[in-house]
Amino acid sequence: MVVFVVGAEQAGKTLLCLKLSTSDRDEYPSPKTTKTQSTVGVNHFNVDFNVLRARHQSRKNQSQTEPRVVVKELGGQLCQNWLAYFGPDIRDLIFVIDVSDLSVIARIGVHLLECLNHFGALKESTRVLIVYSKIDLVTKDLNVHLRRVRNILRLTYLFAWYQTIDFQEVTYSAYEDQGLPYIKNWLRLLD
Ligand SMILES: Nc1nc2c(ncn2[C@@H]2O[C@H](COP(=O)(O)OP(=O)(O)O)[C@@H](O)[C@H]2O)c(=O)[nH]1
Ligand SMILES: [Mg+2]
Repeated sequence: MVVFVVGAEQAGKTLLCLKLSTSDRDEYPSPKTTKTQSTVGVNHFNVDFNVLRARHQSRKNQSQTEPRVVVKELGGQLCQNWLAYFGPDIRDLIFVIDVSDLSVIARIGVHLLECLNHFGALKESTRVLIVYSKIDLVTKDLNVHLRRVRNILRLTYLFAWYQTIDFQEVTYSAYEDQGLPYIKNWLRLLD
């Protein structure tokens, strides 16, 4: 199974993907310890939920297999071309938005719309997870700030318009790994 991760440059995609593909919580990369390189082209990450499960469950239960997921990060520089990378079987998308930078949000909105048009036009139902990243950098009231972000992107309207898309939203910070369990769980539910 393949899921794409897109978003503007510097939104936090690579670090998130590194966390998703690391099975041991103690080894999760952090902005303090891991220096990411700007992604040129496409990055591939393997997420194997069996490894994690094997650590925590008895042998008896290990026969149950969990999905292996390939997460593909499309570099922000490719945003004009993201749609060309989504194959006909792609049904799931993670869209990462750095909510600490409102100037970028307005620009990335156009590309979000392109992605939603693509997924919304598919016959089967699709899933889009909006990740509001870098919430640790938001100094104002987070709820008020997120309302502003959602307004800029017209998300309430878009969620209602694209009825075949199952939208989920999560706030995330690479510090403290807030939101990470939710994102992992969302990935697990790929079919
Ligand atoms: N404060 C903060 N910085 C982050 C967070 N996630 C990533 N970063 C930093 O943002 C920069 C860009 O991250 P990266 O994952 O390479 O973004 P990408 O270009 O979208 O792949 C790096 O310096 C990261 O350490 C976060 O949640 N909070
Ligand atoms: Mg990157």
